[in-house]
Amino acid sequence: MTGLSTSQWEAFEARGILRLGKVASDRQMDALRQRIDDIMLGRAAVNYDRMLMQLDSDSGKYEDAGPQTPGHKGATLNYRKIQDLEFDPLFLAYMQHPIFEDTCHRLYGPQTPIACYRAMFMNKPAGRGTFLPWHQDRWNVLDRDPLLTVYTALDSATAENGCVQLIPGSHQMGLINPDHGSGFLTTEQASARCTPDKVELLELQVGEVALLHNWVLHASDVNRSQHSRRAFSVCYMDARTMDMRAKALASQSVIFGAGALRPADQRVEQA
Ligand SMILES: O=C(O)CCC(=O)C(=O)O
Repeated sequence: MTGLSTSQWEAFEARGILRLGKVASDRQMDALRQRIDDIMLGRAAVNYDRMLMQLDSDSGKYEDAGPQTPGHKGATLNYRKIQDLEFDPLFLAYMQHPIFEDTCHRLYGPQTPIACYRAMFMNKPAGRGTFLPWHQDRWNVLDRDPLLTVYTALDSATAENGCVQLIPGSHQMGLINPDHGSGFLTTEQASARCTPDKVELLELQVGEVALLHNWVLHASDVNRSQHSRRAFSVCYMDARTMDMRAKALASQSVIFGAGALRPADQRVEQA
């Protein structure tokens, strides 16, 4: 699979969500799963000081999740989020799959250099997890909005284990809170807009990929099963995007185009 068909593209534009099916081999998926567990357990040859790592909450409440700061926070599988995975050779190689390159160039323009705003592991550990409130993926410090997230199920995602829920087509409403720093909805906005009749469950099998428009309203619940629900979520953007607060490029992590990161350069010698 190297490019989307016209009908796939039209469906993505209309619904803001497209199920792509499996992109990587089962072997590659097994390696990514093993790798993320090794990272959590502190036994991977990666630069932990460069990775943002957040522990899961004990209460299931979003506001109780641990601080999102660089560095390892203990050998446990109870991490909620791990970011900066473009600096891991296995995750980077996956992110550079031709189908993702084709999709980025279709969305942002054929010559546009592409960076990742974030390459993150999102986890709902077995029997726990943290509720993620309804939101759009946006950050008002950026001078232009990233528009594409590629979401890959590392484990099968179901209603029981806290799969993503979304409102198809909701990206067409534009930004709901354009002046807010992030895209989270107020409780009132969520009750008015995210009614059960509009919600679609993004249930996925292991290895399945979904393309998500960043403005599609989405949320996810806690994990009520005895198995983890691991996922890999990459937000791709125009590499020229500026962080207006820092007055600097929003990301140095070019994925497609001149100066793109190379998996071989990300290898770290085991200590
Ligand atoms: O995996 C989840 O539960 C949420 C993921 C999400 O919000 C995202 O990828 O933007």
